Amino acid sequence: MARVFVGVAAVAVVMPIARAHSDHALSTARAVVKEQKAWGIAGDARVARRTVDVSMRDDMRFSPQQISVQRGETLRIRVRNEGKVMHEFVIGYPADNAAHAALMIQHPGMEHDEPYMVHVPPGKTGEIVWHFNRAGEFEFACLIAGHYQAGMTGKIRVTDRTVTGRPATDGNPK
Ligand SMILES: [Cu+2]
Repeated sequence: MARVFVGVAAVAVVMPIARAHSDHALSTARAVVKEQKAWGIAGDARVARRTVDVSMRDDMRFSPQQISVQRGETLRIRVRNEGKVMHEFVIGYPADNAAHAALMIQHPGMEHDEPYMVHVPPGKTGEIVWHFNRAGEFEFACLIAGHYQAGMTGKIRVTDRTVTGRPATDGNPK
């Protein structure tokens, strides 16, 4: 099952690039693209009804270490860096985060920026607005060189609404 999901994620990464190279001008390819990932899609802050506060510390721990979400929710995730070094909050599959973290060891200065990640300097607060429209078990992690390896990770569990009876609508333009 996990393998199937990883395959879908890989396709989602490749497709926008293929489009950009065919029928789109370079300028439009640079526009903000809400790209569907296996763990959701960039959210609209206006429809975020819940804010989750997460703190990051130099002991390489997040607090809380688990976030529970109902599929269809848009969360405002407010991430505060309580440490003295840079930290970041990146959502993904554990395998993707692990691969990315390994790359960060090789290239510590490597810049990366996606709507599902935020880099937060010491003492500052960053924010992600993310629409969780796929159920599953995901991970949030700090990919700064050495931090992931030191255990700076947490879990995001996205479940379908089965108790309330409200259907879990996707609510996203395709
Ligand atoms: Cu960190």
